[in-house]
Amino acid sequence: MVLIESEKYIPIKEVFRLEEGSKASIRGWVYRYREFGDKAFIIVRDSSGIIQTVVEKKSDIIPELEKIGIEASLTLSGIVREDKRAPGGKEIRVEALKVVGPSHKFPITKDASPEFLLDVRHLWLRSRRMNAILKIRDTVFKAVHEYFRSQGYYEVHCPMFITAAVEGGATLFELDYVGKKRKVYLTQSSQFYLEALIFSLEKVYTIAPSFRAEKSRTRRHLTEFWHAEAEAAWTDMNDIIKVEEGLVTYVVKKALEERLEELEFLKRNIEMLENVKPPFYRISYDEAIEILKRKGVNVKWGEDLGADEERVLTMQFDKPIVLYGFPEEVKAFYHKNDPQRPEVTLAEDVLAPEGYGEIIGGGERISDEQELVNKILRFGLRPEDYEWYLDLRRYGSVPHSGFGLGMDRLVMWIAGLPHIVEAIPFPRTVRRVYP
Ligand code: NSS
Repeated sequence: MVLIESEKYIPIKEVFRLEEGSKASIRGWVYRYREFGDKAFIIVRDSSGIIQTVVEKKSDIIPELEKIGIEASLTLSGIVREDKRAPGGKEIRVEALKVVGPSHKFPITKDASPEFLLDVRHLWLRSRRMNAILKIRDTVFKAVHEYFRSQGYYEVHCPMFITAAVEGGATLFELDYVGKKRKVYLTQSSQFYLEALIFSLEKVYTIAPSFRAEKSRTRRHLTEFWHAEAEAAWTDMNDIIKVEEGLVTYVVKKALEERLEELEFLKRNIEMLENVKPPFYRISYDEAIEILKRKGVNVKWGEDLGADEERVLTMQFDKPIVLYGFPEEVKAFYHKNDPQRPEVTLAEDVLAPEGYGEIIGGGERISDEQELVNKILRFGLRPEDYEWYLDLRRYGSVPHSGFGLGMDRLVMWIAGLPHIVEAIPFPRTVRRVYP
């Protein structure tokens, strides 16, 4: 093995700041390789970027070149030269080169199908496309933490093993839990635990995986997704909508500030992101049904809106929409019904524009014990399964609201990706748990 003399090597991105004639040492992986006459052109990549390097095929370097294939790892040093034909306008004329890990017949070629790229996702993560997406994802996660903390929310952590459904039984993963004494499931949402925590901390948030046995194969469903959830005491639906707008706006602003290069590399329409400023459009469910009917969509009041309806709706607007006032039947049992109009709930979704659709689901919760018991029964559920949750209404209940934001959907929309599987390094879907 070569010595890992970290102080000697600089990130590739920094080479472009050096002057003509400077000496530079880099380390990375072979992105492209081609021989031309007595020269070899190696495009090298590292986490920061790519650069062209030129090697004279002299006798001492030839044995090293023989170990090189796409994705071989290497270290090299040489002189920086300006060259208009090289990507980024600079290249390195190599003086010394050492292959660290040889690579031959890298399985990913130009004509690889999307399905194959998922089979070799462990290798495809090295692509410039995934590198750009992962950097955007990093910024998105960081920004969500920053926003909540700036607003006085405490970060908390909730269990993944749970005993009662939050979002309905159809998408529960049941587990073979130790001893099998009782039914145990993977969590669909941390919401109920966050509701318990507000009685201590008032404003809480978490970013954690949620699991849903989604049978439908769509562009926006994973079976394991990252969920940013918040809950706040003493708030109603309108208060929590403001938090959602503030959060989405802040994250988009950060992505534009820190990741413009990556967004441009992905050919994202930047203007659409620059539009994201509060207030978002507020559209009632009733209005949405009218808009959809006018657009020729066959929907009736009382039906849930799926991806297709959301696509039609969000194509009409140039920034996110807050859709509120859903009929009782289409939203989970914990949502408070509107006292002025009991057939609808104080539930709301935030829909991303450009056809992306729902990224947030939230609203005001039922804070009265009897009202909650009645609704559990109306939904055909068993109050005894929600004992501890009902306790929260027995000891100093307060009005409160909260929401859940699908982080992978947020990344998908901000990066402008056609499918959610591109937004997460190792996607889990109904059909895929490998690699
Ligand atoms: O089902 S949600 O609409 N709402 C909840 O789970 C609430 N209990 C959250 C809360 O109030 N604390 O899901 C919230 C968001 C939804 O808007 C999507 O963006 C995302 O979670 N979500 C998903 N993303 C990817 N894949 C799947 N299957 C998925 N399901 C929901």
